[in-house]
Amino acid sequence: MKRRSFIEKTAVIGASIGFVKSCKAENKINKSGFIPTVISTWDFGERANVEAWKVISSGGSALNAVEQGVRLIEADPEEQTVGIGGFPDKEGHVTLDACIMDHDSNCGSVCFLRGFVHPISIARKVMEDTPHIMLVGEGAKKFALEKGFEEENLLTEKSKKAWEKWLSTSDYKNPKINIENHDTISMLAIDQNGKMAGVCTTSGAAWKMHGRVGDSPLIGAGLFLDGEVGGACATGLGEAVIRTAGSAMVVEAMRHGASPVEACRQIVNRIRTKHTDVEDLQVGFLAMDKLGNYGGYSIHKGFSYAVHTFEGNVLSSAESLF
Ligand code: SD4
Repeated sequence: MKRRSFIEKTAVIGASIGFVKSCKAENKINKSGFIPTVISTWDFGERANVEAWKVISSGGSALNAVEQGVRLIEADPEEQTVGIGGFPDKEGHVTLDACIMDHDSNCGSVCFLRGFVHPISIARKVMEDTPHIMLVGEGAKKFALEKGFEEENLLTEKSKKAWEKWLSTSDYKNPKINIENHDTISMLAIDQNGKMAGVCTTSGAAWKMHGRVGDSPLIGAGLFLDGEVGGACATGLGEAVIRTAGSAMVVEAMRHGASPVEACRQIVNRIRTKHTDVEDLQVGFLAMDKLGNYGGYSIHKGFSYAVHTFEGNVLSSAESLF
């Protein structure tokens, strides 16, 4: 893409989501036309982006950046939807899902993992140190221990109390997902060499059935990335994302010429048509192409995301169907 049309396109996308991403820092745009960028889901993405940007701005890889970025949220016991302190399943167990994907579509994933604060780093080890992509439950735990990760109790008093309160009715409904109870952290990045990477990490739906795995660790559902095109990631009700192979479809839409925001909109629309009642259904996608054009789209309003470039770190609201 020519630089001028890139700037125009970025400005249009920026304006449509509530701000205009300035492109004044000409020297920061690589000769090849891409803009180093980190983008991540929800308000906590802003904090995660700062960590990731430390890596990108010092010349580090997108892969290291996304891992470091989301580790901050995984380690925060106050965040009750990711890592330590995550809401448990209906039996009181915190079980975590995460995956990671690099520029060349190498990937690693852990599902239904108990007792480790940083599933994202274990997923990376699966990618780098095994011939496999996905490890689950006890097998994932055994692998993590072999790799030197330490077991910890992830159920904090705060989340235990919330679970005990829920137990008094044990009424399971799909969670209403919004800024107040923001969810999975998914992150995409382009480094200064134009290489991309993505991650997704979550404790999944609160009070889920024991053994339930959502979209977040599933390559193609919660995350997909092909450095030839770009990446996409999801948040929201995992079952709805899995049914449409959501993130893979967003990337394919970009491959066929859709802008990132248009690609997200297409798949959100597809999800809508598969459900008779979307009043309480929230799904949001973020997408970024290999140049650093980005966008987000959700079913309901309230899906926030954060974008970090050399210009700064900006929190924004995604467009939505409703
Ligand atoms: C999941 N997408 O497990 C993840 C997290 C989430 O409501 O958004 N839960 O479905």
